[in-house]
Amino acid sequence: MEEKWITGTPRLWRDIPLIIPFCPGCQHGTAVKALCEVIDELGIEGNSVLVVGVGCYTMASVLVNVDSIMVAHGRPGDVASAMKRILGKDTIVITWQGDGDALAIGCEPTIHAAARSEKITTFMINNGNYGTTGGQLAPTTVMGQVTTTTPFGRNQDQGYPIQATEFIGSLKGVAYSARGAFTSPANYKKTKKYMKKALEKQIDGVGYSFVEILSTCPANWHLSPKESLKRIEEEVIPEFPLGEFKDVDKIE
Ligand SMILES: Cc1ncc(C[n+]2csc(CCOP(=O)(O)OP(=O)(O)O)c2C)c(N)n1
Ligand code: SF4
Ligand SMILES: [Mg+2]
Repeated sequence: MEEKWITGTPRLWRDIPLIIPFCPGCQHGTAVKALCEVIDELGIEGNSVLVVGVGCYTMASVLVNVDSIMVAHGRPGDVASAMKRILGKDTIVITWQGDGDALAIGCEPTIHAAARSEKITTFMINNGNYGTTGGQLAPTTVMGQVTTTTPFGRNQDQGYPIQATEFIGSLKGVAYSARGAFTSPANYKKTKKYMKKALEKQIDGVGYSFVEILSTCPANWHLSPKESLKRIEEEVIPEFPLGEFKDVDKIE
């Protein structure tokens, strides 16, 4: 029988020690792995630029072996828009952001890049809080969730979570929007498919594309890695359903 690798370190993963490593069970590393694989499978490593915001995921800027730039917290949408317009259609511009980065301080850059139909792709990691700064409420914190700024659980006084994928998908300038998770091998495969499709929309020059990825934060959720995956299935997915929300080949 022919032997085939089904897992392992992706070719584009730079094997270097991290200044700020991910906590055990954090899926930022899983997301980076998926990104490396998708860029590799599309053969776009030589003409891709990663525009990375500020958060625990910032380490993606050194881990993925493509050109990258780390920008001010919340500004990837603006910087990526400018880079795409300057570098032209053959450069694949990808933003790599957290839910705090893309939807709180960076809400305006994200939504307006989508509305302008910038030919860029945003991957947003939703872990339901500001992981880096100690687990404060984010625009994605679900109702009842305990964070350091909602010690009794999020209630109506703190408002409601933002379903970015559905909202962004409703904008005319958007070619593709989808939400995935890495709670099982099947979901990993599906999420990779979404990531690939989003990049293909950019390669084909259709319009803005957006993929939200549900991710664990065991450190701030005070759960084990296994419990964190269960929490995504039981508490996060009901609020943030998985799937494709927009997929068009032409914006008209
Ligand atoms: C302009 C600015 N404001 C605030 C901060 C502090 N800060 C650093 S990371 C962060 C939140 C990160 O949250 P998120 O984007 O969800 O990433 P995560 O760490 O959860 O992956 C904040 C508020 C900053 N670095 N710069
Ligand atoms: S604080 Fe949370 S998001 Fe940040 S590395 Fe640790 S588990 Fe991951
Ligand atoms: Mg976050």
